[in-house]
Amino acid sequence: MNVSIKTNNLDAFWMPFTANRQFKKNPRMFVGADRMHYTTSDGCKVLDGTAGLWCVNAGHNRPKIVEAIQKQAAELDYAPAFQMGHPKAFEFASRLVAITPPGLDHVMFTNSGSESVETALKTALAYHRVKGDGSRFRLIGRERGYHGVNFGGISVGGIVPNRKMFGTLLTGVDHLRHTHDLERNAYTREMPEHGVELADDLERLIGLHDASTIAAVIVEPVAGSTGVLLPPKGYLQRLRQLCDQHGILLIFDEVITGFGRLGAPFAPDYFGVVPDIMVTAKGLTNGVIPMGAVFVKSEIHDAFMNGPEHLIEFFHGYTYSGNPMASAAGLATLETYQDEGLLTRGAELSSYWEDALHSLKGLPHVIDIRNVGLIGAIELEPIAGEPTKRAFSAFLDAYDKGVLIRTTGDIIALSPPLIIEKQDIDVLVDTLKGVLKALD
Ligand code: PXG
Ligand code: PLP
Repeated sequence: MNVSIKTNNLDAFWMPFTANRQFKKNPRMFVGADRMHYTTSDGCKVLDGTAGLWCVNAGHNRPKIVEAIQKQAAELDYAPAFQMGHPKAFEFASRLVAITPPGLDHVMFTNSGSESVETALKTALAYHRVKGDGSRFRLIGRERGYHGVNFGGISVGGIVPNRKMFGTLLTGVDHLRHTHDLERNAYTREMPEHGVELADDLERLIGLHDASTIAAVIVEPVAGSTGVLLPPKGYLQRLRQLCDQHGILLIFDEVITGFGRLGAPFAPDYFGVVPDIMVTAKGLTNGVIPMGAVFVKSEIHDAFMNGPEHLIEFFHGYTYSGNPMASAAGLATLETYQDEGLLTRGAELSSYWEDALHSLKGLPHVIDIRNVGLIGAIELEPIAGEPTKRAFSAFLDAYDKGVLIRTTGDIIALSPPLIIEKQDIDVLVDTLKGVLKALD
C-alpha cells in the first residue's frame, strides 16, 4: 500500500497533545528514520534531539530489533494473556529482573506508561488490603508530576491543564509541593543544592491525613514532562526514610528515567534509593512496539500468593500484557543495550553534554539550564501574557534548521538517543544557539 501524503485528508486524525489546527496548516511528517536521524516527507534529515518522545534510547531502526519483530510476526502473532502464556514473555521478564535494582524481582506487563501507572497504583492499594491493612487508601502525588493521562495518573499528577477538565478525578489523593526553585537553584549542574526540606512536606500530609490512611507516594525521580525538574540533593533519600517510617509504599515513575537515561540503568542505580514499585515503559522496547512494565518487590508479590491455587490472585491485566511482538522487541532491545553498553553510556558523555548545554547561558531569554545523564533543559522567560509561545517558536525554528527538540511550557527539553556522538551534541547545541539568538 502506497500512502500518499499529498492526498491524505489530515482532518480525520485528532492528534494527541498537539496544536491540531496549526499542525494541519503546515504538517511536519516523518517518513523514515535511521539511528540519530529522521527523514521528513520532503526528504530532509532531522537530528533527533528527543529520542522520539524520550523512548528511542538505542536510536532508530536498529537491526536486531527490526529482525526480532519480523520473525515474531511470522512465528506467533498473538497468544491470550490470561490463563495462557508464551515463552518470550517469561524470558523477557527474567532478563529484566536480572538488571533491575535488587529486590524488584517481579514484573507485570502493560502497553504504555499510563497503564503502568494505573497498574502500580492499583497494586499498592490491593497490597495493603490483602495484608489486612485496607484503611490505607490514600495516594500521594506531587505538584508538576506527570503520570500519564488515565484517571489514576491525572489524579496523582500535578499538571493543571491535564486535570482541570476532568471532574472530580480519584478521591483520597493529595500532593506534595514541587521542588522547582529558580531563585535558589538556577544553572545548577545536576542535582540542586537547595530543597531537601520539601520532602518533609510528606510529614505535613501525614499530619493532616494520618499515616494509617496512606497507601503510597508516587514521584518521578527526575520529572521529565514538566520540564526536567531534578530532585534536590538528599530529597529522594528523605522521602524513602519517611515512607519506611510510616509503612507507606514508595513508587518511582521511571517511564522517562528508566533504561539508561540518567547514565545508569535505573534511578536507584543513580541515586542509591530503591522504591517498592518501579513504573517503566518507553525505553523498555525502544519505543518500537508499545509496552510498559511494573516492577514490584517480592514482598508485595508474595503477599498476593495466598488462598486456593485455582483462584486468580490479582484481578488486573490487559489483553496485550506481555504480547509476543512486544516481548520480542523488548528482548532485542535489551540485547542491543547490552551489546553496546547503552545503559551506562550516558555517564561517559554526561560531562560533555553538560558543558555543551551550559554554553548557552547568557543567550537571550534563557533563565535556567539543567542537566543530568543525557537529559537537558533550557528554561526561557515566557512572553508576557503569552505563555508557551516563545518555546513553541523555538521548536518550529529548530525543526526548520534540522533539529528535533521538545518543548513544555516555556522549557526546551532534550533527551537524545543514547547512541549520540560528541559531534551530534555539537550540531544540536550550535543549532540551538542560532535558534535562541533569533528568538523574539
Ligand atoms: N509517566 C511518566 C513519568 C511519563 O513521562 C507517562 C507516565 C505516560 O506514558 P505513556 O506511554 O502513556 O505516554 C509518561 C510519558 C514529553 C512527553 O514530551 C512525555 C511523555 C509522553 C509524551 C511526551 O514530555 N511521558
Ligand atoms: N472494553 C471492552 C468492551 C473489552 O472487552 C475490553 C477487553 O476485553 C476492554 C475494554 C479492555 O481492553 P484491553 O484489555 O486491551 O485494555
